[in-house]
Amino acid sequence: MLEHLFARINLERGEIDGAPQTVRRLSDLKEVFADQAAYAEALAQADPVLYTVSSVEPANGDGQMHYGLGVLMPGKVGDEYYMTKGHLHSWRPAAEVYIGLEGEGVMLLEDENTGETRVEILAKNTVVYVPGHTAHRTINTGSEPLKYIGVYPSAAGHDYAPIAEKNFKMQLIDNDGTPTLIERRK
Ligand code: S6P
Ligand code: ZN
Repeated sequence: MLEHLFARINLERGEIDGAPQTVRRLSDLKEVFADQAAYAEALAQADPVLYTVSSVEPANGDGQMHYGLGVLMPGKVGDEYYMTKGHLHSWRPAAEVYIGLEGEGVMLLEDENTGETRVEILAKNTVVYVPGHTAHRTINTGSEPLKYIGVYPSAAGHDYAPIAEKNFKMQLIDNDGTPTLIERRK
């Protein structure tokens, strides 16, 4: 059955009217940040919301699509920018299209077969295509919330296990104000 053929984005609030929202706090991102001492220290101070995702699932089945509005806050743990957990799609061939709406950031992409890493700009008026079989993570390198839409096959699903197990090979750090890609320190 088809529902929600139309949706209204409230960009300022970072919500899609009527859509359920997933909220991820700092405490939900255990093992995500390389600097575990900085992570523990930050968590001892506060447990802020790092990002929200408002999801719309109009239909399921062959050929159908889902989409979500993500809002990722600016900030850092140590010198590493705030980022999403990152995942592969459970249905590995499923690709995804990200559309930047506001803010400044990048997507970290890692091909699960070749291990190749790519970093693509995600900001207002940019589109990033995430191929299948590619782990993807959103990173806010700016000083404002990063807002984007991700559109994906309804059957994609989220597989967080490979990232929870070995994380991404590379990480993006603030090197005196310049976002810099380095090999993960651990
Ligand atoms: C879903 C899509 C996004 C992410 C969102 C949060 O396929 O890629 O909506 O769910 O960016 O990231 P994560 O890794 O916590 O699901
Ligand atoms: Zn995805």
